[in-house]
Amino acid sequence: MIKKCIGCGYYLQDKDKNGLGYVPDINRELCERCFRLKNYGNYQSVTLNNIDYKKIINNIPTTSLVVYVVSLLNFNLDFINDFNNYMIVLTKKDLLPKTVKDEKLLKYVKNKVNNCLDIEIVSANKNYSIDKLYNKIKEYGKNKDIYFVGMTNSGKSTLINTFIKNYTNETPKITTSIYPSTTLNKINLTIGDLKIIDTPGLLNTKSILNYLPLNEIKKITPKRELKPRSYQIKGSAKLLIENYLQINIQGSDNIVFFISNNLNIKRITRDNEILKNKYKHNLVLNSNNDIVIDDLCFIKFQKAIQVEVYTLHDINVTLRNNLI
Ligand SMILES: Nc1nc2c(ncn2[C@@H]2O[C@H](COP(=O)(O)OP(=O)(O)O)[C@@H](O)[C@H]2O)c(=O)[nH]1
Ligand SMILES: [Mg+2]
Repeated sequence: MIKKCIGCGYYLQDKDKNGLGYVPDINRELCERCFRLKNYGNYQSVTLNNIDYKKIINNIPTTSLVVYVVSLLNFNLDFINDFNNYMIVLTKKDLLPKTVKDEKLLKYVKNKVNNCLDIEIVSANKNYSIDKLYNKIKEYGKNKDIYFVGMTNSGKSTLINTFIKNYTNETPKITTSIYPSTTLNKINLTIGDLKIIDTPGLLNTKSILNYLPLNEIKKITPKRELKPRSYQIKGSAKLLIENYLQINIQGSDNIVFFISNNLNIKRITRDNEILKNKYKHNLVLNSNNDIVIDDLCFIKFQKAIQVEVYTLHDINVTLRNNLI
């Protein structure tokens, strides 16, 4: 039988040192890439394509339960309508400010989806509502295959590891990391009576994560609760966020950034020379809109206002109703 790596799900092989799934000794259960990532934090990047992931998704038997995992930092529900028998898990709750009420998050999601069995808000890191989630999955997933799907990095593997830690005597073994494409193939596990299948996740090709070196990915990824950062705008303003982003605002408003505390935001008077010639996004906001920049930040506005956003890379800059 061909063995799979217990960390990423890729087929193990001892022939090609530079290939995925390589192990020096075929009797090992963890590939070199996972071994290095787990023990030394070294990440060997992989470009998975969404065609392969879509194949995995399309082959999920309709009799299965789908657990659709969404990071509360991203709120990406883009391909939720591909599923029938699914529940939604909003995770990484520990990163949102404590003032954010669950009811508001639930209302937001309920307006976006239909036919969803249930929605649960959790934090794997803080073990928040994990028992409740586990019981619901037991209820909806009885005698079914239970597939964890969602965007890459949304927190699927971490959740499953938390289940293993909480409800079995085994040590959690799935590799998790802040980088996209850590899980490379389906991973089948049994937890109690449950048959759980972890999957790699859909890659967001318009995410800033695809463009940044590893040390910058670390910098933009928040590790603890986001502290809202407010800026009073009177008439007009230009704000520069590191060297990734410039925001030009015409009008007056009190705007609030939800962004990693490690990133620098400063007021500038002249356009940044480099950003000015890169990607420009013209946005016309209604009152109470957020500007969302996938995997980087969201910015809460309150007034109907015009905003120009300049980005260094070809990334998504979108609007949604205020989340908070
Ligand atoms: N703060 C916080 N981080 C989380 C949580 N769950 C996952 N993460 C982090 O999110 C990143 C991606 O997690 P992972 O499980 O590998 O995502 P996957 O690609 O969906 O399997 C890792 O750095 C995790 O530590 C959570 O509940 N809170
Ligand atoms: Mg994973």
